[in-house]
Amino acid sequence: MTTNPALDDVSYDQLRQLVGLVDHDSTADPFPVRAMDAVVFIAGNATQTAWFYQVAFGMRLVAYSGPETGEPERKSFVLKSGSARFVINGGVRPGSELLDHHRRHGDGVIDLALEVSDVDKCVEHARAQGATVLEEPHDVSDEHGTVRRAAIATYGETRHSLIDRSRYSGPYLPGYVAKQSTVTRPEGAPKRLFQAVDHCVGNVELGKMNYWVDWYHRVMGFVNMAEFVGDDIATEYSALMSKVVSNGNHRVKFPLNEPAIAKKKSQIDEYLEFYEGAGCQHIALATNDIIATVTAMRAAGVEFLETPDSYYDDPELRARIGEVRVPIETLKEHKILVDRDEDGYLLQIFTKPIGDRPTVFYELIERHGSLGFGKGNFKALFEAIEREQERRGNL
Ligand code: TYF
Ligand code: FE
Repeated sequence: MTTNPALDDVSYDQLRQLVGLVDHDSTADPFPVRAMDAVVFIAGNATQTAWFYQVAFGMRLVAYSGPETGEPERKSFVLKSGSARFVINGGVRPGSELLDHHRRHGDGVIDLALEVSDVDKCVEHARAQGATVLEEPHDVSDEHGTVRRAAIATYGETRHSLIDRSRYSGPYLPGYVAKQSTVTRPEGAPKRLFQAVDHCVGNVELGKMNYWVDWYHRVMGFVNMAEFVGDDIATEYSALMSKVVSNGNHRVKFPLNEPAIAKKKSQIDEYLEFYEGAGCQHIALATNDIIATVTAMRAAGVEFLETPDSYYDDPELRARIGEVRVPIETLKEHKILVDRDEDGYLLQIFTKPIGDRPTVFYELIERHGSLGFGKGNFKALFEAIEREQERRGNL
């Protein structure tokens, strides 16, 4: 049994619009990154978490590895939505090493796996730049072919696996078997609720943001994107500082946040306390119909941050935004945020934290030319996050 590639097809032109690609010649890149290969999670109960992503995020189960397939330590479920791939791991044996990570950090991202064309070249460059190599380049094979892989350490206990799957045709990696969802899609539901991973955000300790920005420059040859939250905004209302790094064509974008010393306890401090250190804070999912996506996710029980009506009634916002593809009233009804910059506009909305700890959450983003991250929404967004922080007793 093979997976259905047609359902995963997202053309380059679609991706250009969805995640805001720019032209870039990668031949001179010291560490050429093609795309996110997978966002890899640990969950306290992978069996049920995989079910959540199918029911609430409309993802398709495509592959599985676990005791039934000769892997006694862990269960791993592979889910897809367009070009986005999530892998949900859970520990089966009480002594499983994965559970140490879970004991400290709770449910979260253990690996932001990257698809690269030359694993050895990337590792050689990373090592020369002082990166910690967690897994040396090696081949793994089965009847579907060979994958070359390695892994390097990034912030906290997060890693970047480096995956070359150009000689592999199986459903995920050697050791995994194809497996299909038993969940039935609701009648009339969109084919999928999102098509790509837009960006993955890291929260790092106070004073470490510039270290990690520099690390991505040196180790991966990533470049700075224009959007950032500096000192001025930080103390005013955001309580965080943020810079964005990306690979050359912007396919892979990693904003990095650190807490700022502001009037209130930073949302980043709350994360660092409950995650027990640096880690992945949010994953932004690109959709071409955020209204349909939010409607379907809400119907499945996903909770989003509230946006006050005053946000939409502000004449300054209306003047700045101008015409977008739906009336502002529709955005107001769904609590979707909107921002415009010199390149175009974007629509975005944020979930509440999806697990027990106030750590990982999701963003949905629909881009129309804008290559930004919703800078114009930072104030409204951070106020909404702080209202939740206060309800949790952590402000
Ligand atoms: O990724 C971004 O930059 C936006 C805004 O704690 C943002 O989604 C930044 C920091 C944060 C929450 C959202
Ligand atoms: Fe974001």
